[in-house]
Amino acid sequence: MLLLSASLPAIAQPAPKPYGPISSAAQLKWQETEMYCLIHFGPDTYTDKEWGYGDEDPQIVNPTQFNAMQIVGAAKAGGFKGVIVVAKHHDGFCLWPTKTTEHNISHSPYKNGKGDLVQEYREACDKLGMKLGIYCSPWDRNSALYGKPEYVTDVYRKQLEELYTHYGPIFITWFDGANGGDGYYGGAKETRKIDRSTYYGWDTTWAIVRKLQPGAAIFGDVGPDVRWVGNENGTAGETSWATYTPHAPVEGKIPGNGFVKDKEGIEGHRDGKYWIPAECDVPLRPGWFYHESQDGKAKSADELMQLYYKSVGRGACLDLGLSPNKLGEITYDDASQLNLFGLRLKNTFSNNLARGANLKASNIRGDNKAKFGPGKLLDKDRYSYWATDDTCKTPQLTINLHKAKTFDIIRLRENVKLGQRIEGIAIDVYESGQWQEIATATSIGANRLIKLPKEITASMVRLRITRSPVCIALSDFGLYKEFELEPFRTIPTK
Ligand code: FUL
Repeated sequence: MLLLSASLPAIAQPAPKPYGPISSAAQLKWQETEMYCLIHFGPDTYTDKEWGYGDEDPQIVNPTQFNAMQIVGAAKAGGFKGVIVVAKHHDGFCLWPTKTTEHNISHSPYKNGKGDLVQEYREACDKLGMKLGIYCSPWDRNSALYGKPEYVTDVYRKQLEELYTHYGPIFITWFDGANGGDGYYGGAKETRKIDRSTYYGWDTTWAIVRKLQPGAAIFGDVGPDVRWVGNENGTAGETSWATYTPHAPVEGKIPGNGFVKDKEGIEGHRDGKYWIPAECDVPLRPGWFYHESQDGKAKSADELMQLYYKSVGRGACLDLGLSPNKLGEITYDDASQLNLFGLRLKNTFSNNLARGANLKASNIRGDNKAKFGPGKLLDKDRYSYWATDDTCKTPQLTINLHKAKTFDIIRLRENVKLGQRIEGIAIDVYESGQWQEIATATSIGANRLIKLPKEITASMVRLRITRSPVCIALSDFGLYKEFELEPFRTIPTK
């Protein structure tokens, strides 16, 4: 017996205890999605506005070539794994035949009033293996009831119930805090102010999601599952914690969407009470809705790549706005940029140059190489991990690539099932007989990409964990070379 236990000390070593708040199953699924698109289409597409007043005639909405397969397909070609449909924007026009208001697609000429755009997106997502999310604007500039409690109980929450009942499964429900005050409001044409802290009764509203779509993550300025990053540039902070405590701008009040110290969303809080990682939203074109004057102004594949490093590469998800035009399609130029971006991303990350390397860790938890060894860094499992003993918080790892390799991207991931642990790392390469530091980073979390200012060629690389309050649980180490498109592969813009 003694002999047996002496030869198997490692088996007894339990996994590290989680550190701080941890994610729910819905949050993990959301995190793995990494990139999705937010599709704005409605009366604004025809009026050249970003925020419709609410008095738009449903007759103007007539996307004669509407093609959900083309729209969702363009997102898919860009490497995105889902789409969030703006089922209702601030103008109150519903893209599905709702029972809650007359202001909906059934009063448009589209398919002679028999159309249902949300359903068409649902079907396209199913055919293309893409996830579907829903944004139904809380602010409604068409509803006569807006501002009264009945709007929330009899209109808004009923709309959410319809959407979650008929178009699931939904991977994310999106709530924003925009409210400009003035609107049509059933003809009253006035300014209506609501108490952003209490009006929507967020706890009760979120409970509808939990009941009808338990697998969905809830996005909002205050989470509760995914937080707004506090800007619409598509970038998270260089340091970005998945943990966060929303604070109201007014001391003593309950924070709500549109009523939060939103700049705190950029970095989150190291000592945050909740696990609420960030989503970075940004439109592909200058505006969220289609405007002819913005044709040809889509972000280039190169710009999208930079956004990817600063969002997904900082542990957030990227939510890119797409704007179908009046015909109901993504323009050729927009689709081309998405396509090029998708190609670039796929080719960049398909080849981890560290694969096959010899990994030497300064410490392995309980000496149990099979369970906690650094080999786990090179499998494709985000949740298998290299762990150290509880007492070892700043281990090192030497990566022998066997021969010189050229890279300009370093990828690190923690097993976030055990919380966000690491606070600082450094990377060195062995050059001219000594180790030279080439990069440092702070937060790691679900994903950290370090884009080096120039290519590095080396055969020996070293990772140093420089700061961590507890032992580490690192799941991934990758070295990549950004893929550059050959000029002949570039699709000409129109
Ligand atoms: C904001 C809205 O006010 C914008 O119009 C857009 O929909 C953006 C994605 O969210 O809150």
